[in-house]
Amino acid sequence: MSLAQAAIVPDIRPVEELDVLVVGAGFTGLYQLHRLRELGFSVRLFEAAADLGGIWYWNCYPGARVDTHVPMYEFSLEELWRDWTWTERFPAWDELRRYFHYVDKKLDLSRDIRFNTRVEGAEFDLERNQWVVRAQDGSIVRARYLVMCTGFAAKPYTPDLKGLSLFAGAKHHTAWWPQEGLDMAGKRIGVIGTGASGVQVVQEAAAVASQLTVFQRTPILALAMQQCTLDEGTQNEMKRDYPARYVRRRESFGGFDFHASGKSALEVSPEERREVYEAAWAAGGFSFWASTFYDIMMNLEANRTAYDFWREKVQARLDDPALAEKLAPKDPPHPFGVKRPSLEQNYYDVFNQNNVRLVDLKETPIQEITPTGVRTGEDEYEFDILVLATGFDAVTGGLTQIDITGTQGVSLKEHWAAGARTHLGIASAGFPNLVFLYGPQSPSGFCNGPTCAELQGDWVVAFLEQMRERGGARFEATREAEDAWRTHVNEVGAMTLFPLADSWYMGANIPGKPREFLNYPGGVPLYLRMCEASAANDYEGFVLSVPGGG
Ligand code: NA7
Repeated sequence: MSLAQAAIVPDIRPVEELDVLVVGAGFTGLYQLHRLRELGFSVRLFEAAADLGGIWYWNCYPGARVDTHVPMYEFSLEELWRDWTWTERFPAWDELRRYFHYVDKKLDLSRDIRFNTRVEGAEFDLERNQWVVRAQDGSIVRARYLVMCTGFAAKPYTPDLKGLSLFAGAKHHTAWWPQEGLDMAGKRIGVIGTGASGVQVVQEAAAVASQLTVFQRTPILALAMQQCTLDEGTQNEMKRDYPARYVRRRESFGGFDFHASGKSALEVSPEERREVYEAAWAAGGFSFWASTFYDIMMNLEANRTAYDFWREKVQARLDDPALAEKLAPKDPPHPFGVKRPSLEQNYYDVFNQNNVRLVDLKETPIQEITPTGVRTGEDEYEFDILVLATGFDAVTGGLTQIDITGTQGVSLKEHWAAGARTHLGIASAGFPNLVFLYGPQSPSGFCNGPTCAELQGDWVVAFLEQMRERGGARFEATREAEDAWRTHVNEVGAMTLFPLADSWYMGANIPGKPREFLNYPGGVPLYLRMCEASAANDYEGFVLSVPGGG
């Protein structure tokens, strides 16, 4: 019996019927719940975790913090920012959780959220034009529209390392960190992975561990965060500009309040170039990545100027030249910025400490995990705690791990087996009345959570409102629209340097995953224009039909 049939057969439990089921209580899902509920839709939100926060619920390892600055990393609704004060420019996970609770209280969201409710499967009921959604606890709901807001990092990735299950000490992926915390003081700690999560956990562990060993496969090109504390007075001053800064997100490639100049890095004098780089470095955060010259991400020669500047900054902080060469090599491991750079505060400095060592996995790969530690080709290392900072099956993984079956009996996982297929990065053919936000072929990982939640989210809300006005219409992306969007994504992407790195942006961090642009590479402004053009053309790329009306 199919899931849809099972739900039709009289059950002991009444099946709740909704206009919209939202999945995921991070920025994106909460925004959908708030806006749709305001518009009078009957909405519920299902969340696998025990609390709000999405990524900030799961990523509670020491040092976990956001790499987008305040006030870009919060909702732009004045009723929310007016009374909220951050303590840091780049807030940590626990402050972000407090923010989510504040938002919850202000908008009264939790009354429509079911926590500890992991969605396991969904099947489209063609007769009633509804999604029949099954949660892990066996409960079933029916919803006219299914809005997936599972984020870009809902499926952690653990490499298949020989012997991993045998390790007898504490072993944690950064995204499955114990909610009650873990005392690292005086412990021998091994960290595998040097992406954003690895950098953050290394900074904290180095301060307290008796011995910290960092296993690096590819050096991260980390940028100066330039963290600072914020007080209420400063922030009240800053708030005068908030409305204007939020408007600027629409004109910024990454949805920030800044963007690159129209100049090439190669057309200016070395002195001017250096001035621009120094200013961006001092500004901190992603400024050095996204606010210098327009061709950094498109031209190798221009890119190299940014890499060389970055290397000089990093090398100056390291005492040991051999170590400096491993962390910031003369020849770039890949062009600058085509892997997510990550922000650091004292990442490079900790390698000058006696209790911190680096193992270069390119020279000595891991052979196996033993009950007591890690064995490489050359050495054996013993640990009390092993941290797997090994990333995520990003962007698509969170969606394809749910058994979503469309009208042709094909799952979303099967539909995307050879690569993501979407229209506008929002919907797929064969999956009517289903939208996903912050998902594949949308700005997603090239943007930031709150910005996308609102800018893409507003489009989706308007779309669903339209469908309701048309009598609860059914919508479905066409295959032609999927083909066209994929072609567009690839054409724009081919103009960039992103394909030159094995990054999660390209799906290349997961063995066997198709190598492709998982994020929309044309930037937020162009993306919004494409979405608006579809809407203006009666939602071009979608087939709309009214139940009973054909
Ligand atoms: P990332 O950025 O995907 O980093 C994962 C790290 O783990 C990276 O350094 C990988 O090396 C390393 N890795 C993965 N598999 C292995 C194996 N088998 N052996 C050794 N090292 C391995 O994940 P994060 O959680 O740090 O960050 C994800 C995003 O979250 C980040 O970009 C921000 O947007 C926030 P590699 O580079 O592949 O050689």
